[in-house]
Amino acid sequence: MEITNTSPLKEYGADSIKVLEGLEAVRKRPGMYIGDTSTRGLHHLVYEVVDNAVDEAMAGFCDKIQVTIHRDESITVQDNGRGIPTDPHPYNGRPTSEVVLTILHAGGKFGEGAYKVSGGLHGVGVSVVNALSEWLVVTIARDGIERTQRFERGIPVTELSEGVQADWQGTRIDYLPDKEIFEDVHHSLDTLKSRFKELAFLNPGLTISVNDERTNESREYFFKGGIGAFVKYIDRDRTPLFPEPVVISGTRDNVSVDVAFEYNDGYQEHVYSYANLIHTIEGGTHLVGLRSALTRVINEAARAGKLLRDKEDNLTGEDLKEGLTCILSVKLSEPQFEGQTKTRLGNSEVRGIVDSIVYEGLNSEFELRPEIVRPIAEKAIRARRAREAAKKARELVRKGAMSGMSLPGKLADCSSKKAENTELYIVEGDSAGGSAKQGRDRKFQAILPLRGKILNVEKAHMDRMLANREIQTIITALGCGIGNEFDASKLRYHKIIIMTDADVDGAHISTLLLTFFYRHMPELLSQGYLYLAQPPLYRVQYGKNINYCYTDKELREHIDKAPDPSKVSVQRYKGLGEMNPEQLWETTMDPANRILKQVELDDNFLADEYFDILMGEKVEPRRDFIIAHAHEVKNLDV
Ligand code: 28F
Repeated sequence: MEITNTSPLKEYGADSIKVLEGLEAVRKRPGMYIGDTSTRGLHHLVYEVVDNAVDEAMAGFCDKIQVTIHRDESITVQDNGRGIPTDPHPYNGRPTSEVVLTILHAGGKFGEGAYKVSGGLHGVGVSVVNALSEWLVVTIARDGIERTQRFERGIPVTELSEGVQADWQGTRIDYLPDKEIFEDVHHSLDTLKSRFKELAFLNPGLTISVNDERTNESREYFFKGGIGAFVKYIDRDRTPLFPEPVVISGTRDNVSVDVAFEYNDGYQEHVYSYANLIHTIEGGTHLVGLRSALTRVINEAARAGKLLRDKEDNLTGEDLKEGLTCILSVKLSEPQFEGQTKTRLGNSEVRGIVDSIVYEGLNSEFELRPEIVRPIAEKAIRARRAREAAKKARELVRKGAMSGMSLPGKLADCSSKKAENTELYIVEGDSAGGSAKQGRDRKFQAILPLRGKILNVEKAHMDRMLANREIQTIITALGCGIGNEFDASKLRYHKIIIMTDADVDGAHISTLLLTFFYRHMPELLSQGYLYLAQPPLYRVQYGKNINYCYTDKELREHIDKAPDPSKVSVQRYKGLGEMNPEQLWETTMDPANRILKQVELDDNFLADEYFDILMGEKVEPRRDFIIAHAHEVKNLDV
């Protein structure tokens, strides 16, 4: 078939004006389409392109996706699918591939019956990537013929080429993110790797490889075992209570449900839910359905097996959380995403569907493997006891907080009572605490010195944790309660600043504190109340000129700048205690000079990776990580 192309963007017909208007809208308000123009938005472009290839894989036509990061930060994504169709599109008679790449939301439906499943968080389509790229080249190999077209800032600058013979099949997209749009075009391999790994787990049989030409590092992700393997991976450093995860799959009313879970001997819950491959951090109806089925089946089985006596209450969803590692993935044609970050699934019909599929699937699993009922039930019964003990401990803490002598003696409080303006420095050790007390501005800065190490909350039951003195002190000083009783409006300070030595021990203490806040007061992180202080590493003096350096690089620059480098005297701070109160104020506490790192809560999955390595049961990977990343832990993007 011969395709006769007109050149719409030279002739400015009605359709092409629409195209230009669409592109203009995207470039004017990129945030509306990709969230923001920070690194997050930059990676969103990659996900958008990869998601289209994943859709092709889920439709059953592709099993390989290759991503390349080039030295100039341009990106190549290539799949071995059918190739985007190139025949004239009914919309305007232009090649379908051009329509997909220039019209907003054109990539939507994948034909009758099938549905576009992944589609990225905003489901915006690849035309948005095109609009936000300095250039983009699409190459399509279909039916043995390869054709290509180039775009600049979304506008076609060539026609779709005449075909040449192809020895491959699929779609390839090359693009360079536009520096006029993005603050920083540096791609993070780690961020991309973690998403690709996730996608590979969620799509068993699909290979996703990534090659970073900037460093020559490459990775390949392929998991035959799907989400069962995902669960094992998450628990790789923990001990499961039974050998193989429970895996349940089913489809009802065009909603497909896949669940894999196991229990381990730890105390934390690791549940990750997905809707159309999007991580639903805020949960939703699918998760509610899962928990309700899980609770019902386990109670029934526990009673049938006389593990739970008649007069005992049913186990609750809360009791069943301890040591649970679970992946839930649902796919449906019209997902509704709700919540603050649009990561909560809202479709009400999904609740009952997941409930019934899991109820039936788990019942038959328990028939096949009756031996796994006992460890699960016993674990939950123990969890219930610990929870009851924790409740008592919490009440004690709360009573303490309400009685006259409420604030801990070690706390040097500030005089202002306006939480919006006040800061709490949590300081490692009494001597640094002393300097901080003397150096601070007592109007708005409170100091809480901690002695020794706080308990590793990853390894302790809630009740033991609440019995820990240092933890009690922190809870009382903050005034906001903990867990279900957490109340941000009672928080006594809106900046909580962790200040530790810039060494491995300091990194460990700040990680323990971060873990505690992340697990038990996650709102502190999501609302941006938590910070890490950045004490300087060096004091550099040349004559009367004194400078503080926060990195080795800065130090070198300062020494090189001095007219006579041999006359520069350098003091290396080994700990906060070595600074006198004035120095501590000047370098680390004075809002005019200090550097604070805000701790962000980005993605639970990534965060868990950090915490698991740092806090998990196995010592070796943790030690290696802390030493290798000691300088980075301060900048930990949790
Ligand atoms: C490098 C990123 O984007 N791969 C894609 C396909 C395959 C089809 C398709 C894509 C048709 C009507 C839009 C092929 N044959 N990789 C990719 N592979 N898009 S994107 O169709 C697009 C839709 O409107 C495809 C038959 N049906 C679909």
